[in-house]
Amino acid sequence: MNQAASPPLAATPAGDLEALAAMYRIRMLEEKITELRKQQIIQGSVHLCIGQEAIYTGSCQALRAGDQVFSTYRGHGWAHALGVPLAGILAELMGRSTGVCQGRGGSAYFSAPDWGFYGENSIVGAGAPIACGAALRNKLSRNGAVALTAFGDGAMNQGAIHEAMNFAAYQDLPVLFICENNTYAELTPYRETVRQPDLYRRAEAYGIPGVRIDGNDLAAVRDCVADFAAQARAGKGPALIEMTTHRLVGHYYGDMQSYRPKGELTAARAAEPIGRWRRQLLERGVAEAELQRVEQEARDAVEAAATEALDAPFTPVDTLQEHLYV
Ligand SMILES: Cc1ncc(C[n+]2csc(CCOP(=O)(O)OP(=O)(O)O)c2C)c(N)n1
Ligand SMILES: [Mg+2]
Repeated sequence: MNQAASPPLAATPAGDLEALAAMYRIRMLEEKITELRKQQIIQGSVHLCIGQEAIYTGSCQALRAGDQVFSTYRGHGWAHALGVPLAGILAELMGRSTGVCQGRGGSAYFSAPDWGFYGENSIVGAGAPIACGAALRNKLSRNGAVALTAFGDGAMNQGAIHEAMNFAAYQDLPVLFICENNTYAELTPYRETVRQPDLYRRAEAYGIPGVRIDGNDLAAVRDCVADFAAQARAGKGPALIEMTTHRLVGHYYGDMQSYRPKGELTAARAAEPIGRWRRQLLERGVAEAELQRVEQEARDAVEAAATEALDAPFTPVDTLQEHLYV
């Protein structure tokens, strides 16, 4: 691709506005999922990413078509930031035949490889070795693609993450390790489970770059992922990027959050990424009316997607055994 002749969308003013739109859509998608879960139209376990939207949007604006993303169970935001349609995600969570996996994956296990979304994974840390496999293929086939694997602060203490980082390091694999540090592993503050809380410094042990950035800062996320993705494409190997953020809701739907200290959520809400990016765009001269239009369009898109998903038929029970290895 000739980047000089055709700058990536992310680097244009239109890309900046689309970043706001995408973050709004992810936020409103999660709010819609909450509503549908409350009504039991969506059933089972649901993990929401409200408050962490800049990580997905900024990272995906820095990626290219052909790159691969591997997330955790908290993956709806990653999927939509890659372009997976809202209706396909909502239908998936409702068990409908128009879901991206015809409802077989549900909230925590769906994938959409046509958009580069190689899937959620509910085994903490398990996405990282799989991403290394994709990155090894990228390296051997010289396809120029980068694999990105996202996991939490808690996952940093899983053996699979360490094996993956070491393997990627000595093989110079084009893979980015993104630690979404939202300060909690389920109900436990991660700082209570480690002696050294600077998670990014673990990269040093593998001889790869490690940085910590503000994961609620859209531009910082986008620039950082773009830099390390370029290095990975150039054969310089992996990097660990610790992105600090807060989830503004429970670990899962129904989590009472009694473990949170008083005032924590108020402070976290003040630092949330959407209002922050909106204020930056306003300061840069984008009209308030334009920002309101973007917000309204996001709301309309989520409503239309929910209607479409609700109108779709359930996946027939007699197809349940399709796609199984026997
Ligand atoms: C191997 C494994 N151990 C334990 C669990 C149970 N579990 C589910 S989520 C979670 C916490 C993970 O926290 P973190 O990595 O910080 O991700 P976050 O949920 O904050 O995004 C745990 C321990 C699991 N799913 N897999
Ligand atoms: Mg966490």
